[in-house]
Amino acid sequence: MSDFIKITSTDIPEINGSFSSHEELYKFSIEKPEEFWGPIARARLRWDKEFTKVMDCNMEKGVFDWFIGGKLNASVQCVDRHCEVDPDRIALIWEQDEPGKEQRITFRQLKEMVCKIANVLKSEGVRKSDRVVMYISISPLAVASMLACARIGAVHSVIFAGFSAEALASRIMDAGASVVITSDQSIRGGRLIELKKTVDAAVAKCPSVRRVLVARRTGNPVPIIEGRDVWLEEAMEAQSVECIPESMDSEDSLFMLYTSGSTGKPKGLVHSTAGYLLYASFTHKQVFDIRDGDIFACVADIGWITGHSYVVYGPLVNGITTVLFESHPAYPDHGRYWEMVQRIRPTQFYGAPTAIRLLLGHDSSYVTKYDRSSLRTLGSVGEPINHEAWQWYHEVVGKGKCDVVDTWWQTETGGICISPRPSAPGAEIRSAMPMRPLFGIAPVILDDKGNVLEGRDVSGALCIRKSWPGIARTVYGDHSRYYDTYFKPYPGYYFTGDGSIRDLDGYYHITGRMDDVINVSGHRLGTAEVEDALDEHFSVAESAVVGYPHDIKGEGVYAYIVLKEGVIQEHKQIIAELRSIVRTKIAGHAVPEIMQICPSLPKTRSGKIMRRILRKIAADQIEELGDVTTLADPSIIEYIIKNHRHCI
Ligand code: 6R9
Repeated sequence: MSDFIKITSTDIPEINGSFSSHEELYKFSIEKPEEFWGPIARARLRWDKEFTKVMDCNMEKGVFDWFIGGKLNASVQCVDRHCEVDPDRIALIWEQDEPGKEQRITFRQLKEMVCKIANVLKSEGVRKSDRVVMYISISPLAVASMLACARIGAVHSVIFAGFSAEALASRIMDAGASVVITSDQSIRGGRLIELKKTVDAAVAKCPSVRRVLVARRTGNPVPIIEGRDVWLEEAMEAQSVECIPESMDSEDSLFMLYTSGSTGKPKGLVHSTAGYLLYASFTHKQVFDIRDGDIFACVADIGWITGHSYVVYGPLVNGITTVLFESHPAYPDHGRYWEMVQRIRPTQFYGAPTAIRLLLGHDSSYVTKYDRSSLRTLGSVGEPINHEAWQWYHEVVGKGKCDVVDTWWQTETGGICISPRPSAPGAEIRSAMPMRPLFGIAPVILDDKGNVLEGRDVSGALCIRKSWPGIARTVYGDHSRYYDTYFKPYPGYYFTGDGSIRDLDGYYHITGRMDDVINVSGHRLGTAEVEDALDEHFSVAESAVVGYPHDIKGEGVYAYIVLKEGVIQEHKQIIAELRSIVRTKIAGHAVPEIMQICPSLPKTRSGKIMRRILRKIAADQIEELGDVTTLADPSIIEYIIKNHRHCI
């Protein structure tokens, strides 16, 4: 890195030694990971039993052990420790969908909720390492339920409450869960979402589920199945406010979370207890310059990794107040975020580029009429942020006074890996790039032959060369899939799936996914998942799905559809049915915006679909199609281009 960042003594006080620059301390974290992470882990987590060895990791095999021999409980880090010091400090501020409505929960109240739910789970026979599925939107009860699982050593698996019943069922079955936690309904932007009904449809296909715990959100009547469904709040009433935490091994699983990849079904990535908690809380503190008394507003849902690491675990381990945002950035109008900022006075705001792009198209008075002077740092996550959105965030929202941090990371990495602020306020920040690796993160860029590209001004596949505490440990039930996806493509390295540029100044830019994953409003979608759903229609012979640039969503879904011979059904009708199939099989956000029916797809002579060409056509870059001579039937391209503008 070209610039010199002064390390202050308060930066990482656990590290002994004199480091005169950021670069020196960074080098130390890479070269001496045991000396770097050991003291930080000892100081920042409360151990029932201290670990005897910092790490034992093998990048060739994809096997990682951190803080070996240590024992601890995640919920103790998040609530008990802070309760002892300051029980009346606010842990959660629930910003409810109804404008102006919020609920504050202290650390003492949170601890009581966690213990009561933990006791409910125990009384339902949930034991250490059992999986509990949660299909619920963000609320104090949802956060308490996650921590309740952690308290008894159960593994929570939160499924984003926008997924369909079928998607939920396949995840419940994959995890073999016997208990599901949900709510009667959820509400977002004034719209009711039928969570319980969706759970009913899903659980009908899942014989492993014995119990459905239902929290009340709207209080509207929902069907209750005798003998299976129990109201969560009523079950909690009978329980004690104490629950002895289960002492877990460092490497015991804390949670699993499904994410899409380029092939097959979504994978349940499994995160560890000690390494994950340390990494989530460490990066939270470093990147956002967290100080005592801060109020952190990350507007992600708990159904995604950002919600896990930076709504729940990071802020709570660090003992600060975290905001649970249940609403929508444009509800009741485009000033929602900033009205909330004026009322709650958070010190940091962490959101997604897609929301920023949605807001910047509207009058800036939606922002400027509210007082945003509490904010110090503005973060961005989930997809590349474009310069226009970055500038608007910086100038209009932050009045040029806040640090804007573009943070790159993944479900798999557990926490932020590349961000302009690994530490020490004061370093230069450039527009729309994550810039610098965090401590302990050693990014490398490889070419397509697997050679490491040294030096500056290079671009290629983004990999990470050394293990870090927050890396996901496996894919639930399928370690070989974990190895094949992340460690086989570039032996000895973790492969992120993203492309990256290291620029002339040594800063990292992310160029986007290199695999068949589309990022729609920050939601990861495998093209294969969408194709599988489309192919289920009886009239569809085959399909190819690609992403195309979309002003607000970042990427939109474009589907090319080939119908079976002799289909006489009207195309409009087929398209309507296809939309409904994707909605039912996956989720609303996976439904293609554009569908084009074509007589066939461009394929190589060996039968491979030329997605590169389909992507270019979808993006309107017809002059950049490149070499099409290897195609089995080049005339199909002309046909697709001609009809590209007339699709539905
Ligand atoms: C945290 C999260 C991960 C994928 C990742 C990349 C994209 C995330 C980004 C970014 C450019 C950023 N991504 N942050 N791309 N700049 N700052 O989003 O996890 O849902 O697993 O998605 O998102 O493509 O590989 P996840």
